[in-house]
Amino acid sequence: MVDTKMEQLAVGSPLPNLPWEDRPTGNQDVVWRSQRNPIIPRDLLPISNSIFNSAVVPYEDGFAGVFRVDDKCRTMQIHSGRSLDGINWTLSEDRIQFLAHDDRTKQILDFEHNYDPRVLWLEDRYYVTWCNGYHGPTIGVGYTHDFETFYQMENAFQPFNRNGVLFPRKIDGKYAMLSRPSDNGHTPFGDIFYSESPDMVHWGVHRYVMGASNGWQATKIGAGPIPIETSEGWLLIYHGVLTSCNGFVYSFGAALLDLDEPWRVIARGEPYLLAPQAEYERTGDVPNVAFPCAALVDAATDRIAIYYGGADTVVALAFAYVNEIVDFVKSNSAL
Ligand code: BMA
Repeated sequence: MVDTKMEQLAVGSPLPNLPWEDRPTGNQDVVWRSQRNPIIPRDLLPISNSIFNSAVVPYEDGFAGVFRVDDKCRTMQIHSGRSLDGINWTLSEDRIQFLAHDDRTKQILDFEHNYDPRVLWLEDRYYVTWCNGYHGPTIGVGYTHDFETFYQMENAFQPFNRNGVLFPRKIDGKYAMLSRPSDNGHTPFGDIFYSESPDMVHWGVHRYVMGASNGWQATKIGAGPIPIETSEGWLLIYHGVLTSCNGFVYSFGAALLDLDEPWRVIARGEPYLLAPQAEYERTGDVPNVAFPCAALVDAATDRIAIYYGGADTVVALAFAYVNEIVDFVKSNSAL
């Protein structure tokens, strides 16, 4: 996999300053790890036990993001952060304290826990979705204009649900979201569904997208970064879980979804793209976890930088070309 001269497929804006490292000589992988991993250590903040499954976007002359920080009471919370280069991050010492988007939303603002955020620019603001504790985990929805003041809207669904991931534009005139209905614990099942909304508050028209299958994704799956628009379909990078005799193993792979009807799967890669094999993915608070929550895309060159959590402890970075992942998914699809 060294042919980077393939047709460029990503649709979107150039991002020449995304963090990047060329594929190391001799490396044959579609996705390769940063030599600087882990880019965010567990103790970046005095209060942090661990900083992992986190999301970033281009912002002003650099980058901004929302980070999962489990503190030393082991409370799961999300913090905002800023960076000039996407590698060296400054995180707020305080968790995000959402303001109510409107009067009714005040009724649901009590903090239980927040984790596994996703972030995207959509129309006129940066939307954030996260796993929000509201009598059980569900999908929180909020937004910010400046990564300082954040507003919370209604939860997208009732409990139990996780891995709520918005599409970066409306589809057929509606906001669109992937999610993964689940249960209250360490869910032993899980398939990806599609839902739409006219207003980002009321969600319905639910459609099954795809489910757990076998091997690295035999137990459950969940959407990862915001889907990447390509001329061949939505490129969805997602995590999959295998149940080993030593517990869950979280890897990630990819699928291509139809642009107009994203619940239709065009192709789905059978092998994983990245499995927990590096030290910082194998060893930590939860061993054997590679959990992607964001990807920066330079549509001018098809380069992407994938941010993922390592072993529920640190943030790591990996690189790839969109066209190479699409090619990999199509040529390794069982569909
Ligand atoms: C999932 C989520 C993730 C976590 C993973 C592995 O259920 O809680 O935040 O990375 O388990 O512990």
